[in-house]
Amino acid sequence: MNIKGKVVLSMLVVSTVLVVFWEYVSSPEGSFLWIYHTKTPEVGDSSSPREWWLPNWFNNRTHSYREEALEGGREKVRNEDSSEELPLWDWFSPKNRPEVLTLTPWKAPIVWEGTYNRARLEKHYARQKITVGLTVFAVGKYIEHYLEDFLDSANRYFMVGHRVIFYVMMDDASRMPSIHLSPLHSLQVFEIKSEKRWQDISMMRMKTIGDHILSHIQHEVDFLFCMDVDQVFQDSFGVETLGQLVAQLQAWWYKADHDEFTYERRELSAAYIPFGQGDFYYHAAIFGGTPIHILNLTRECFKGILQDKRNDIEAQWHDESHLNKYFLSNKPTKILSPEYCWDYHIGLPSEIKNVKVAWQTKEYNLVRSNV
Ligand code: UD2
Repeated sequence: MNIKGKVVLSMLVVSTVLVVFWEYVSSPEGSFLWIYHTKTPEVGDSSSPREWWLPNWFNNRTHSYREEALEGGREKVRNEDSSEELPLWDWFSPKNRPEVLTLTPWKAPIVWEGTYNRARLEKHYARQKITVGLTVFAVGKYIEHYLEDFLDSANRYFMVGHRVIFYVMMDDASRMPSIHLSPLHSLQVFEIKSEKRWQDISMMRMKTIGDHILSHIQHEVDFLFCMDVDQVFQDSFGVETLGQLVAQLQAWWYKADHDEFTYERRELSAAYIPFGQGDFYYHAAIFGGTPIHILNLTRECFKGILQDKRNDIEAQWHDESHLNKYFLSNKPTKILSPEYCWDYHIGLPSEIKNVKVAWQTKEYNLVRSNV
């Protein structure tokens, strides 16, 4: 090799070393970029409930999206910081609703009609170009009875003006009603196994939601809501509802005394809450947050459900009892007033100014296979 060749070769070697070194120091964990291109982790076999939870994923509560990206090799990292919240007092005016409770003891907002400045929030979230997911389950007769109304109304009122992905979980995808979606909305349908008892259908949602967050939802959305199908949207369910961990006040219990709440009171159950404890009675028909928070929530609730199965006990209100237990030690960062999930059978008290979602009439004898 002549002198010129040697010079070119050594320049190549030096520049390669420099590039590799730069990649190493500039990646947050000091890892090489190629790790991002490894295979996406697979979700565990869902056939055995006990083996489902992947211990490596769940042992560490602070498992970050960056770590997942390193393990999973994604190109786009949906970091918690990517969905930064506007400071509370920039959008929240509790003074407008002095007759109701608008702040929790841990200073989380309770969102009532009139307390939020939606225009400001819209501006904030439009800049972030957020995508919001919504999971809904329709198994057995719930498909024909409720799904079309739910999706049609969600298409009209849920996060209008933002990208939305509806995740529809059903036991028979061929019975999916035809829904006309707005341009920013899309829909993904997944077939799931039915369970013999409606109680198990309801509880297994925790496992299925966790599975789907891990395998794809975490890459697709900034926020995720999970809702019952037997309800309809009646007015805007907008960006004022977004937060890291969002809980819904149950319409029948928001004025009740703590000790009246229908928490699980048997010590043997993982959902047990003793008298004298608890903040609010939360409704399992609507909960939401960032994917990482919902992943943790579903994981913990399903762990409790499995523990109860092993101990041959079933919590009084099934997944809802476990959800209430979860929120006792993991305080919601935002709470939605009962206006966001109202039952007209209660009537319409003066503090319910604007119903966003209304319960459908419960027709258990028509829709449930076991009662
Ligand atoms: C309450 C809670 C619900 C859950 C349940 C557990 C309300 C409005 N909701 O609901 O969140 O905690 O209690 O006891 O109070 N599903 C099917 N097919 C079935 C059964 C259930 O698709 O055969 C799905 C469907 O999305 C339904 C959800 O599971 O909306 C909850 O079941 P439910 O609405 O029958 O239970 P419900 O009304 O007692």
